[in-house]
Amino acid sequence: MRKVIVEKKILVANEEFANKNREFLTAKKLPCLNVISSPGSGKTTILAKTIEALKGKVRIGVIEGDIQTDIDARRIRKTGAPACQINTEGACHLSAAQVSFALHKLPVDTLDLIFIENVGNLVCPSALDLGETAKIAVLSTPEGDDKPAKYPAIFARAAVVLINKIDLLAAGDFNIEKAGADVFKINKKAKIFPVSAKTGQGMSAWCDWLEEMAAKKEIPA
Ligand SMILES: Nc1nc2c(ncn2[C@@H]2O[C@H](COP(=O)(O)OP(=O)(O)OP(=O)(O)O)[C@@H](O)[C@H]2O)c(=O)[nH]1
Ligand SMILES: [Mg+2]
Repeated sequence: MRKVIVEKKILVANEEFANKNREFLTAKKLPCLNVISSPGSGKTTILAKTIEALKGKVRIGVIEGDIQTDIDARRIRKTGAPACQINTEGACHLSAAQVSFALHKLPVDTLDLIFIENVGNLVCPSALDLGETAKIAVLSTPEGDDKPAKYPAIFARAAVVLINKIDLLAAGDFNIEKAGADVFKINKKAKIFPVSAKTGQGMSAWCDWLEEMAAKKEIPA
């Protein structure tokens, strides 16, 4: 019983920060995309390649969430984009309060779009509102095409599903049609982009979608 009350208080406090983040982002007209996946699916690689591809068109800043280290923030800064690293020190997801802190560290007035790279985990980050504009799910082909069926929460909430590492399709048994059909069963509006951050295959369609969103400041239908 006590545990339930404490969890409720934590969620209420998170919601307050999430609402403040939403108000802040709306006032600044800044879209903010919360990227969620298993560890190692390719989130940081996708973000670094996306920043490079959109240079001169969309100014991107990144909030990097990890349990420990600033490895990912350093990878992002190498592209020239600003990045704020948040270490959750063991927690399996970012909180809205941590995102609020990072939003005030980033040079938001010089940006068109913010990415949040959440802690690698398909489950916990999907439940928490950070005040983001939309959630982006990344599923990499070595993880298996059954993940949308087995971990539906994030795929149900994502505006976009990136199926990454399609350069490895021939080495495994991942079926893109099956994974896509399972996503559509729980989320008819999801946009699915099969990509390889490594080879660049499929990345232009994803980047075009982002450019359109950053220009209109809303999620394209
Ligand atoms: N073959 C292949 N490898 C990739 C691709 N994208 C990323 N990788 C590799 O996958 C590994 C993990 O990539 P990251 O970008 O660090 O993944 P991440 O999701 O940010 O990892 P965490 O932040 O630790 O959860 C690295 O060795 C990347 O080089 C891809 O499209 N194809
Ligand atoms: Mg990463």
